[in-house]
Amino acid sequence: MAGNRTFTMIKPGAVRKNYEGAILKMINDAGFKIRAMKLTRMSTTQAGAFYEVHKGKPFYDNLVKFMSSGPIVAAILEKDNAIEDFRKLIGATNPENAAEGTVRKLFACSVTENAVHGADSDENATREADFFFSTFERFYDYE
Ligand code: YYY
Ligand code: MG
Repeated sequence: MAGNRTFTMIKPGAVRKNYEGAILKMINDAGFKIRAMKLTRMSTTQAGAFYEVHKGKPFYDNLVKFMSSGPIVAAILEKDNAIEDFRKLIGATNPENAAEGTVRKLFACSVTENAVHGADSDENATREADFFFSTFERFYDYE
């Protein structure tokens, strides 16, 4: 994603609780531009493929079940240093370890139901964005 874009999902638990507006506000307020966005739902097969790197780990089955349990908001975000800055904004994977004021501290209920996903590398951001968005659904060249 050329270093200045990342991929995110607002997870089913957070959408179920109507937190997506508050989370998107935090994302905008932190200086990210939304370059693609949709409300969609993954099948268990799709969620399994999305989280393929975690296959075999003890939390994998639960994670796949949770991530396919309802609609998510998927988005491509743009900002300088997007991947690192977004990981900072969302906080640690386990909300118990997440810093005050982070998205996960504010909106997560457990390590699995942790409100948001953020890509962890350029390569993964590209893979994850390609998983959800065609080129026609991306708006990269607007002010
Ligand atoms: O990148 P991040 O989402 O912060 O954590 P990962 O280590 O990539 O794990 C992906 C996803 O798996 C995490 O957001 C919740 C879930 N998970 C879990 O349910 N239990 C764990 N012990 C670790 C991760
Ligand atoms: Mg990860």
